[in-house]
Amino acid sequence: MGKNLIEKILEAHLVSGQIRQGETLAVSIDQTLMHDATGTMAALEFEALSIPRVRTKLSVVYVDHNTLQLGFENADDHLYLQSFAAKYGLHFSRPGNGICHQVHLERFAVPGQILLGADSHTPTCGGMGMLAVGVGGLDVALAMAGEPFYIQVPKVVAVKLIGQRPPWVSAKDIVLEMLRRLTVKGGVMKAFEYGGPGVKSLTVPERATIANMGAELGATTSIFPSDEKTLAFLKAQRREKDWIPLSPDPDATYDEILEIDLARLEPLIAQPHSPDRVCPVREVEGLRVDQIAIGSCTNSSYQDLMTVASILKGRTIPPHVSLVISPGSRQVLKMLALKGALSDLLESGARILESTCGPCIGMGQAPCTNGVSLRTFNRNFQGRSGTESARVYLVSPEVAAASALKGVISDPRRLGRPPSIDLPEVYPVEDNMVIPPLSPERGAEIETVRGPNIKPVPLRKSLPRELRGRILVKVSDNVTTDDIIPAGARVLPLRSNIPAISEYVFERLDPSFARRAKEFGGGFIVAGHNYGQGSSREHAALCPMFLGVQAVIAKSFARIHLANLINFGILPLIFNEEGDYQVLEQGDEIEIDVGDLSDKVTLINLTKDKKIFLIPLLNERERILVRHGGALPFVKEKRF
Ligand code: MIC
Ligand code: SF4
Repeated sequence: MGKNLIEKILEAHLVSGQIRQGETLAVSIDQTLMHDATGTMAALEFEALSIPRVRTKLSVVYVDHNTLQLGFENADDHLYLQSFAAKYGLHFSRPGNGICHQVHLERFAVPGQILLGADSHTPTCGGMGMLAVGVGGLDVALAMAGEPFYIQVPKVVAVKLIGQRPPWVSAKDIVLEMLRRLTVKGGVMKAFEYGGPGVKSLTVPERATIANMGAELGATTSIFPSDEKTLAFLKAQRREKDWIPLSPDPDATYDEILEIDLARLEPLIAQPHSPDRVCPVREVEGLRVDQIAIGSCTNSSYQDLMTVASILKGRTIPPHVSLVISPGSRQVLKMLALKGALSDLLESGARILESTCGPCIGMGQAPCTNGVSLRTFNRNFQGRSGTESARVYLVSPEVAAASALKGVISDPRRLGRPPSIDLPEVYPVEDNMVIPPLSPERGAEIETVRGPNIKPVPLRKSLPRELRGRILVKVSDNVTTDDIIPAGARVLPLRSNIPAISEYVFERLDPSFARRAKEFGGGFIVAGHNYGQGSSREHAALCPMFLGVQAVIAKSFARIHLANLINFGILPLIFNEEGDYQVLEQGDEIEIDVGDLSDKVTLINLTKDKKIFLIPLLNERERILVRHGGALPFVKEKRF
């Protein structure tokens, strides 16, 4: 029987298990990436394994998130990561070199390989035909240690792109259409494999935009074939030797098929405060905007920013608009400069930021009170911008540029003919801001440098048979990891210090959570559907674990967060009967007999004198992990 792309790559990396939907496989990992927001924990976890050097083909650590450096903490983290990379054999992408996913696509992604990244947007490299999966830091640490990665085989959905894209419809609109149709939970435990004649019309950076925002659908990954467009991109990056052709077999089968007629698309926009609140731009046209932010790992390629520059050329943005642009990489920025497009942007009034995540993660550029901010980014969760009252909309670079000119949300189709951007035959390749690994001998002599804010990873003790305590909080559907542990300029510098950052757990939804958790000596979290959607930050599990959370009882979980809970020894439980969500209230005293975790467990609500059943979301291996307090203590002792 013919194989699809996902099956082909999984098969080539299979360590154990059977490639059948829903089964858990062990696969070998070729490459890993992490960054300064997830990387310090991943690095500390790797160090705890006492392994002299990474065992992957390639591992990279990027400094791209925490670059504001309001105090010593971020700079200390950068130094630690640089010394870590030198000691253990990783590439180190220096601050300012670019956003991890953009740089990885340009310089390291290889079709047919598997990339594991400590960031939810790792699937960006699926635009290059790579099987790229976002995970928590500990999974990356384990992969760097040479452990296989355990992946639940997702449902593979063929997304057939047909028809011709009309002018002004961009790759972003294709993925916004996916979100409009499927919502933020529509991709959970699924992988999207793009195909059909429409694929040929998409460049690698455009494919990367689509693969990138598969994360917002909750998908395990998104992938494109590797074809002549992939070869052209790799050639232009002087990496043609990394190219292999890769496509599904003609008789490949899929679990689902979805078709998007590109000819029927129009410019789209995601409204506050969720990436799936999508409607046509024309429906919200005319709304006055205060800020336009262009950049992020979704839309900061040379092609994106040249498009913006061409639209803005020779015009000035209105006085009430703040336009900020963060190029995805130094390579992109340099090309804009060489082409004269940087001056077009500057002359239009744009403020040029570093090649980092910046405003996307609330690292500066928080909008004004009640501000309307139009962003080419991927997430518009409430408060993520740094301003609770701001209304953030997600759009394509074309819509952003058209709206920047008018000062109101604008459909770019009013601008007449769209600019036509030629991609360069050769990019100005220069890797002098990526420090390559040292030899093992020289690496062994290096000492890692830990500043005073870098604290050891806390560990959990083994799981008792009976859990008892209070429900510390009850939350509804689609709670994000940003809700569980916020990012932003204030909190991100504490990522290396779990005791300090734990004070911020649920800060937005329930500011007294941390205090109560400490007062009651831990307890439980009750949640609705898709709990923990969004970012991969393992702090959303690690910090509740530090505060004594023993189990999370939810209607359903997002994939990465579920894995993170298990990795840190927090028991993930779902309701046997969804309606039982009503039986549990914040403050209730409950008791759970977890038994051997292989079957339903009983919860007794002591406050209400009610009994319900819950299902542990664990396979056999995960049961062992949770019982031992998580993956780190377990793998350290090499028990399996
Ligand atoms: C994000 O976009 O939320 C982040 C910051 O890149 C995260 C990683 C993190 O929180 O450290 C992600 O997407 O995984
Ligand atoms: Fe950075 Fe934003 Fe991309 Fe996360 S989503 S990696 S914060 S640019």
